[in-house]
Amino acid sequence: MAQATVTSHGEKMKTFRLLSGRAIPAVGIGTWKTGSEAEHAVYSACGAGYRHIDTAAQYGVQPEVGRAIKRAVHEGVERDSLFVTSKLWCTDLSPERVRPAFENTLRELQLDYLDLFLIHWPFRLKEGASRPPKAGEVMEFDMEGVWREMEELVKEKLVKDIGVCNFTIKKLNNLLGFARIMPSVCQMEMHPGWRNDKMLEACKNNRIHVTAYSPLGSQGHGRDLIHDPLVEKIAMKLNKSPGQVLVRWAIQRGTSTIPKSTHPDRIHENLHVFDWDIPHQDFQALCSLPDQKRVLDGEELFVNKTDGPFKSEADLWDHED
Ligand code: NDP
Ligand code: 1BO
Repeated sequence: MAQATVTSHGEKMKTFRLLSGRAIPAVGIGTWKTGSEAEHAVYSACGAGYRHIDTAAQYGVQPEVGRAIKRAVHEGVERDSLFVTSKLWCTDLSPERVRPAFENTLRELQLDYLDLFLIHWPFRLKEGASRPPKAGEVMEFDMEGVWREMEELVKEKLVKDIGVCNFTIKKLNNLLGFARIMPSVCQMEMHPGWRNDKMLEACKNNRIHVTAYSPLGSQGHGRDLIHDPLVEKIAMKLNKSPGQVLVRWAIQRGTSTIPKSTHPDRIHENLHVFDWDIPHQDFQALCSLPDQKRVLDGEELFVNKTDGPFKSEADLWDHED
């Protein structure tokens, strides 16, 4: 369900309602690979009107993100108006490591609560695991035990909502079988080059909100959707940029999305997607892009072709693609 709110800049910012009743702003700033520019990017984003920030312990930029938030709050942005997400990394995917990892995230971000805490990937890695992992470096994952600890954080009001990333329908059903607090959000790769329709449908059926990551195709190492002829053609027709068309496409599918940029002009551009829409026919054309393929298949991180436990990309995704 969507609703409209107004940011401090008078710009209309759509939000989506979570199962918990809280609102998640439709567009957030991504922080993966922002490196030394993270503080500037997040601070610029807050200035541009963003109120949703996506980060993770694994990105190594939480101290910079925390400083940016602190500066923005100091200059008048209310903490309560911000939606801050972080994620539990794979080496912390055991019940006894959830709380210390979470506390470290709060410390790095200089916050006293998080809005959303997600399981980053549903695979437990040994500390210092190689890429690709050696035998024994992908360990058994006690999903129920980890989720119970995350539920405790909600009960103690240290985090408002909890959720998952990079799940399959099989893993989601497993989680739903024992969850006492439902996952509010499932974050996954989604863009016209990887629609991930089946997971979107599964989440909708369970009223779990979806956040689309890598909405621009994760430029650089990913799929160059910014220069895709269809995206360019629609952008030209609508007098928008290709980036805006891709962000708008995600929102029109009912997902929030978290484009990453460290450039103030693009940060600004990616947020200006609320007072126009992609006409039905063009939207459908974007929903029909051929060569559907993930950019982030997880293979380098989690597949060991000889020793397993995951011997192929298909194993990671439970053979659902
Ligand atoms: P995106 O799809 O957001 O693409 C980012 C790239 O696009 C950067 O190279 C950026 O360059 C460029 N870019 C940004 N805006 C524009 C624009 N308007 N026009 C042209 N180019 C543009 O990729 P990400 O993979 O970073 O995904 C976004 C976020 O999603 C991540 O930062 C992270 O927060 C989250 N994520 C979560 C994952 C998970 O496992 N849960 C996995 C992957 C991502 P520049 O900075 O130079 O502008
Ligand atoms: C390996 C981390 C992917 C970005 O969330």
